Amino acid sequence: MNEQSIRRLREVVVGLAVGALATDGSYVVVGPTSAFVAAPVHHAVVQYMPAPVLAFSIVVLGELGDSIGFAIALALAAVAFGAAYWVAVRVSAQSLGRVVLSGGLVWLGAVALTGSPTSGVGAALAAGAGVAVVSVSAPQLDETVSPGRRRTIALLGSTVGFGALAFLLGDRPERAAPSRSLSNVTGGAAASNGSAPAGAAGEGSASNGTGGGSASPVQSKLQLAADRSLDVAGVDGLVSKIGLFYTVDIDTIDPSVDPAAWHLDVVGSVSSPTRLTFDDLTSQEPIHRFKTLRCVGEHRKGQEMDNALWTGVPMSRILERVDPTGGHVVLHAADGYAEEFPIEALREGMLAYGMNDKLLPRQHGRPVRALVPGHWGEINVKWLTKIEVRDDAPTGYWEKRGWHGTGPVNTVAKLWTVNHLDGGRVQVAGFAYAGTRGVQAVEVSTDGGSAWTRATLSDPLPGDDVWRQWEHTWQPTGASAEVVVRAVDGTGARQPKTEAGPYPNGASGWVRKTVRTGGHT
Ligand SMILES: Nc1nc2c(c(=O)[nH]1)N[C@H]1C(S)=C(S)[C@@H](COP(=O)(O)O)O[C@H]1N2
Ligand SMILES: [Mo]
Repeated sequence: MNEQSIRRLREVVVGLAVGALATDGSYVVVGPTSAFVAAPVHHAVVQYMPAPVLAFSIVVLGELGDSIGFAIALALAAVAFGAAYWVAVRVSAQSLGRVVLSGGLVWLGAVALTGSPTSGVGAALAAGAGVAVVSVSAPQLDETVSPGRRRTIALLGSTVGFGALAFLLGDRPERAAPSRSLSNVTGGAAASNGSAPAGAAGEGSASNGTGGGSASPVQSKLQLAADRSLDVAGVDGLVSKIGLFYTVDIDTIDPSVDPAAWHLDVVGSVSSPTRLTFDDLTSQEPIHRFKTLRCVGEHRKGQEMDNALWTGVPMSRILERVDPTGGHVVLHAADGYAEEFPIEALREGMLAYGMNDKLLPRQHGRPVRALVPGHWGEINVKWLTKIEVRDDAPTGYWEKRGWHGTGPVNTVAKLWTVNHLDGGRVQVAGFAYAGTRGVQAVEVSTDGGSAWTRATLSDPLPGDDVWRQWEHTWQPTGASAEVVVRAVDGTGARQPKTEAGPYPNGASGWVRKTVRTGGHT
């Protein structure tokens, strides 16, 4: 390589390092929020990804696909901010000029991307510092080869180091918005007993730790779920813990919406449009419902299916108030997500601001999400901002990308647990879900599907869209067993055997697993 191309190459490398520093700097200041410069870039990457590529990423790559998408966004951000350096070295021969110009351009770019001047300051300071490292001691990068190379290496080293530091600094615990008890936030209304006036009760609620008095309705329902859970080692039970409950999002970085600033517009083809605040919802008489969610993109053997106790307000109350005239709804969210479905489905739904006796956590849609019985997870829109009633049926976010997630869920029995018990007995267990049809039975075969027996089922929880737990224990004879499970829904229909991948209608077929049964004591 001649000197010219070495200089070019170094310029590219330095620019990318400066771009990476800018990205890290933004993260240090704003953390994993939508003000982080990579967040809108990632959003755009997913937005413009061709539907087949996106489907491949979800179905085949799964979480890895998510990570690759985010890595692409980080790389694009580094290139975009690196361009600030490339411009600066062409415009100014002075080190100070380069520092100021790169910093200024980075600031503008970051503010344009995120709308956050703070994020811009973090990005600009980090980028400016990086440019200073390479140019302050010697204004001419190409002055001699070796000092330039040393400075480049120093910059690359600092970039990697700062990247690691930024990761730690940006992800500060207070940003995670820890789960808060419902009763603390809503002044007791949400967790209180139904007969007490809103706002005045809650002192006796077990959920705010004062003890005494009878348990809150939330607590007693959670207790019921604990009582009805089968005794299976290593399983969460009928209510999935927050933190273990799956999440699926179009963006890697979730919106952080301030409940105090939040409002919900209910508009469109309605007689009287309305706007609701968080207070409007939490001061109403709450309802507490069990509801299971399952993602349409989930594999037959996947784990994107969970159940929680949700607290909120029935959707029918809201709809009565606005008096809809259209037959469809579009639910809009703070992350730009929107899903359309028939308004009939929404009538049975609820607006949820609580989950398992906690304020709805950020990853599940804080402050308010929609829950709609029987349909796939995707129409349970999180970070809800607007309910738009329509006469026509526009295409939703996932439907534009080829999925059919607004229909009723498929029936499924999951095999998630294998336990080796005393005396060589083997226990298999899992959950079965069939939306609003309910689960009538789960059938298990331990010989690959010739002979079938009925599994033990957990007593149903109250609610019309809730999974059931199943368990089967047997004394095996061979060294391994081919276990197959299938569910029968509340209408008597058996889960179909024909296997299909998740795209586009949701996975189907029976779950099979070869279980090692010999050699255990
Ligand atoms: N605003 C918004 N709502 C959303 C999504 C999203 O990306 N953005 N993902 C949907 C999908 S695909 C599923 S399966 C469920 C998952 O809900 P959870 O993350 O609380 O489990 O949320 C749905 N609601
Ligand atoms: Mo989903």
